[in-house]
Amino acid sequence: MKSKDSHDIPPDHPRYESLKLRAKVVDAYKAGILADSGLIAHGRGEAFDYLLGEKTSTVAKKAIETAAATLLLAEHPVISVNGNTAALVSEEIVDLAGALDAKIEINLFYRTPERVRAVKKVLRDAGALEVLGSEENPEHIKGLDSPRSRASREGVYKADVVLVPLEDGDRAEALVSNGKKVVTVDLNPLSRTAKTATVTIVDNLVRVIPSLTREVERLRGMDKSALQDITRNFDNQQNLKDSLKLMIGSYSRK
Ligand code: PTJ
Repeated sequence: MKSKDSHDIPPDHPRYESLKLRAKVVDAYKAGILADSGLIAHGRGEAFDYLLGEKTSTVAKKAIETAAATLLLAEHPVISVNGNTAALVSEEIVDLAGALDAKIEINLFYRTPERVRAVKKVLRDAGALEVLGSEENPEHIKGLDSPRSRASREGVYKADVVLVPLEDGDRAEALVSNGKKVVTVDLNPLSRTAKTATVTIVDNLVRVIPSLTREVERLRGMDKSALQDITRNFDNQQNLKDSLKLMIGSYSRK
């Protein structure tokens, strides 16, 4: 049975947008794209998003600007895609990769050949011409157990900046200790990933990826030193504290 989708959730339902996303992840789980734990991760994200008022804060906007500058300064930017990302924003990821001339690479925490195939198909159907991450003999990122350590030679292995939405803390940590800059999107400002990444955007992936593409387009004409100024003036730990403050203050906000 197909779960409720945008056709049978009444558009005037107060939780319409949220229910539409739920239907999307449930369908993606049934199609073998999303891991069962991906549903739990989504639910956790929903709770944090509720505290943010389900909108992009000015604090997150600052992180998005910095993420765009960091990705524009990269020589080999790579976007790492897991099940939740493929389920929610595959077309938007393809647009962002196009704007940055970045590679797209699949990396799954709960990796099976079937899920890799399913995620690859979603990305191909969304317009990706090249999808890395299913090579027979990949390189490996030091400090991680297989299969999360997998890194495509032309992708994450070579990358200087990796966008890793909804990542597990271990991998973000290993990528950073292998000398890479990590940009992440995580609604939980207290997660290990959030604390470890170079730039953490505390906001919902579905709002972030289109905004990030727009920001990349806006900053594209800037010279290198102006982009470097943006990254230098950003303090990730402070940005996380500010996001947490917003969440804690949510009860007294209108
Ligand atoms: O597809 P796989 O096999 O790679 O598995 C992916 C999951 C997400 C299951 C795996 O990486 C995992 O277990 O992640 P965690 O440790 O549960 O972390 C997920 C984080 O993403 C949590 O901190 C959530 O709050 C956050 N999150 C969930 N949905 C969103 C989100 N952040 C931004 N946007 C969302 N839509």
